[in-house]
Amino acid sequence: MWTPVACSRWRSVGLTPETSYPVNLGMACPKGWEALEVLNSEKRAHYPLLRQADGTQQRVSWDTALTTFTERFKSIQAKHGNAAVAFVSTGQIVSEEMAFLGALAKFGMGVQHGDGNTRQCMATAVSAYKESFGFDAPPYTYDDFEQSDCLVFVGANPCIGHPIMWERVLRNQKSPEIIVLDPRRTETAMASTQHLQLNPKSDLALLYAITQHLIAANLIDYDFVNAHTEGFEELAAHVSAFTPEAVSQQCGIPVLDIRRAAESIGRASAASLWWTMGVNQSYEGTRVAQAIINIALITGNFGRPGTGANSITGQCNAMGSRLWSNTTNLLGHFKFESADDRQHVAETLGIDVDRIPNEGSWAYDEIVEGIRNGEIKGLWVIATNPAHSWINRGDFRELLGKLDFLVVQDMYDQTDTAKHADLVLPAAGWGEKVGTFINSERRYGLVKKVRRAPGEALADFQIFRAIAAYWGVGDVFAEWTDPEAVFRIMQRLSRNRPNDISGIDGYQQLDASGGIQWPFSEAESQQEDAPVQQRRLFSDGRFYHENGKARLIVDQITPMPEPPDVDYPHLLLTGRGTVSQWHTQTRTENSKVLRKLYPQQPYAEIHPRDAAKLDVINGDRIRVRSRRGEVEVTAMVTPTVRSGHVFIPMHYRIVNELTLSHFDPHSHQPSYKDCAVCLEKV
Ligand SMILES: Nc1nc2c(c(=O)[nH]1)N[C@H]1C(S)=C(S)[C@@H](COP(=O)(O)OP(=O)(O)OC[C@H]3O[C@@H](n4cnc5c(=O)[nH]c(N)nc54)[C@H](O)[C@@H]3O)O[C@H]1N2
Ligand SMILES: Nc1nc2c(c(=O)[nH]1)N[C@H]1C(S)=C(S)[C@@H](COP(=O)(O)OP(=O)(O)OC[C@H]3O[C@@H](n4cnc5c(=O)[nH]c(N)nc54)[C@H](O)[C@@H]3O)O[C@H]1N2
Ligand SMILES: [Mo]
Repeated sequence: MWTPVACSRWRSVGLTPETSYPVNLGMACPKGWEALEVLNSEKRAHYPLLRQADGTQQRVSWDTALTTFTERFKSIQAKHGNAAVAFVSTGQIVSEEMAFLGALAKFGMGVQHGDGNTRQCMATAVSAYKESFGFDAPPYTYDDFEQSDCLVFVGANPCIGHPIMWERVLRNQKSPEIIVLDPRRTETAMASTQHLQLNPKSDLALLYAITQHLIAANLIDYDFVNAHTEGFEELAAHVSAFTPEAVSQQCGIPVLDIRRAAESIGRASAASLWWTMGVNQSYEGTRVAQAIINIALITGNFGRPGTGANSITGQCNAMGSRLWSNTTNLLGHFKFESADDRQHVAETLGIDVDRIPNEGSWAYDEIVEGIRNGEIKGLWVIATNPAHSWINRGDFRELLGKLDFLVVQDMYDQTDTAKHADLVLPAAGWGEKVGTFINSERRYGLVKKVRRAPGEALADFQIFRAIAAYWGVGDVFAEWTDPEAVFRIMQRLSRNRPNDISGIDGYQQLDASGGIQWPFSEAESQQEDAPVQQRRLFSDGRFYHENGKARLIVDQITPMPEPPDVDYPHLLLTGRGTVSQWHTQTRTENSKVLRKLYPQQPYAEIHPRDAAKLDVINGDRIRVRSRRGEVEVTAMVTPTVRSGHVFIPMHYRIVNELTLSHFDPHSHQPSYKDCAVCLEKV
C-alpha cells in the first residue's frame, strides 16, 4: 500500500510505501516507485479516437464516441444476433468496475460471450481449486511465507515476479528448506536450498514420484486424509508406478534428489507449496496444480501457519476478475446454469431474471475461434493488449482485421491492440480512480484517487455508466452510481457464500484496517476476538464440497504437442524477464528510470554450448524460428538455461510470433512455455 507524498488536490509528486500495511510492510519494487511517472506519459490516451473513412484515427467528442459505440454494436446485434458482440477484459481494473462491466454487457447489452486476460494467467488455478476444494479459494495468507519450514516453488520465480513476497520469504526465521522446480536456474532457484532443474513439462511425473515416495516412506498424515479427503486409494494406486527410479530420466532429476525433496516436505512441521505460471500456463496445468494440492492434503499441510497449496496471483486484481467478472461464473461466483442462482442474483440486483443468460461465456480461445469463423463481428477490449499477449499473436492480429467493429478501452492509445481499433475510449488508470483490488491472499484493499486523469480520459466506471445510459439501460443500473454503491451490491451478493464480505464496514474500514481477507461475514465482524489482519482457510479441515471433503485428483500424463525435433531442435520457454518490466510494457516503457534497468532490444537466453555450436558470442544477433514465425534477437549466452532450451521474456512483442496455440483442456489457459524452435546466426 502506498501513501501519496506532498499532494495538492489531484496532483501527487511522489509515493512512499506504508510500513504498517500488512502486505508490503514498507517495502516496494521499482515498478511501484515509478507508478506515478508512467501516468504522465505523452502516450496516454487523452481523447476518444474514431477511425475515419481515410483509415486514420481522429479525435471525437465523448458524445460521438458513445453514440457510435451504441449504434455500431446494436446494428451488429440486429443483423447477426446478440452473441455476435463479445468483450475481453482484464485482471487490472478495480472489482467494482469488473462487476459493472460484466453486468452491463450481459444483463444490459445482451452480450453472451466475454472473457479476460485472467484466462492467460489464473484459469488453471481456478479449475484446479474448484474441482479439488469445491470453490476457487487460495487458502493462504502472506504470513505463511514467514511461518513455513519448507517452501516449495513450482514454476514460480518470485525474485522477479513477486519481489515483495520474496522479501517475506527472506524474513522467515526458521532457516527453511526452499525447493524450486524450474527448468531454468532462475534468481529464485539460485537462492534455493534444492533446485530440481527438471525437463520442461515433466512436473506431473516428478510430483507423482514425490507423492509415491511420501506414501512408501510412510510420511502421510492419515488422520487428516481420512477425515478430510477422498480418493486416497485411487491416488496411491495411480502413483505406485511413478517411482523416483521410473521417472528420473524423463524428468532429468537424479533419484536421490527426488527422494530428498519428498523427505523435506514429508518431515517438515509446516510445509507450503506455491505455484505460478510454470504450472498454470501448461497443456496439463490443471492436473499439475492438483498434484501439488494432493501433496499438501496427504501430508496434512492445511489450515495451520506456514502451510497450504498456494497459487500466487499474477495481475493486481486477477482475483477480482475470478469472483466478479461475470464471464465464466455468474456474478459473485454463482452458476449461470442454475435457475436458483439466476433467480437469487436477479432478486439481489433488483433486475428481471430474463436478463441473465442461462449459460456461461465461451473461453478466450473460443471467442478467438468465433472471430475466425465469423460468429463474432464486434469486440470490446478493456485493459488488455491481446495483439501482443495472446498466444500465436500473428494469427490473432489477422483475425482483428476480420471484425466489423473493434473498441479498445485503455490508458494508452498506442498499444498494439489500440492501433487496430475502430474506436478508442481513453481510460483513467490506477491512482486516478477508486475501488478495490483483491490480492493473492484474498485481501480486499482500497485503491485511492491521488491525481486527475489526463485530457478527457474517464474512469472505466464512468465509461460504463455512460454506456448504460446511451444504450438505454440506465434504469437497470440505477443503483450503480459510484464504486462504493457497487461494493455494497457485491457485499449483498456474497452473503452466506464462501467469499462472504458482508462484514466489511465499507471503504472506510478497508482503508483503516489495511485491507480485509475474504471470507469476513457479518457474524464474524461482531466477534470480539476475530483475527483481522492474517486469516487462512480450512483451519477446521472443512472444504466446500457437499461432504466437506477435498478431492484427490490424478490423471494420465499428456505428451508435449510440439516437442523439439530434427528441424526445430530447441524448446522455447517464455516468462518474466526483469523486475522493471511489466507485461506488454504499455506502462513500464514510459518510465525513464525503468527503461534504464532492462535491455531495450529483445534478447534470448541460450546455453554456452549451444552458442558455441552456432558460433555466436554474447551480444551477437540470432534468428529464432518456429513453425509460426521468425524473429531476430540478441543472444544472451548464459548457463541459466539448459542446453537445448531458449528463453525469451514475454515483454517483447516478438515472443508470441513464435508460440503455438495450445491449451489446458480443463482451464482453456494457453500453454505459453513450450514450443519447438530452431536457432541460426544472422
Ligand atoms: N516484473 C514483473 N513482475 C510480474 C509481472 C511482470 O510482467 N513483470 N507479471 C505478473 C503476472 S500477471 C504474473 S502471471 C506473474 C508471473 O510470475 P511467474 O510465474 O513467477 O513468472 P514466469 O516467468 O512467467 O514463469 C515462472 C517460471 O516458470 C518456469 N517454467 C517454464 N516452464 C516450466 C515447466 O514446465 N515447469 C516448471 N516447473 N517451471 C516452468 C520458467 O522458467 C519461469 O522461471 O508475475 C507477476 N509479476
Ligand atoms: N509468451 C507469453 N505470453 C504471455 C505470458 C507469458 O508468460 N508468455 N503471460 C501471460 C500473462 S500471465 C498475462 S497476465 C498476460 C498479460 O497481457 P496483457 O493483459 O495483454 O498485458 P498488459 O500489458 O498488462 O495489458 C494491460 C493493458 O491495460 C491497460 N490498463 C492498465 N490499467 C488500466 C485501467 O485501469 N483501465 C483501462 N481501461 N486500461 C488499463 C494498460 O495500459 C495495458 O495496455 O500476458 C500473457 N502472455
Ligand atoms: Mo499473469
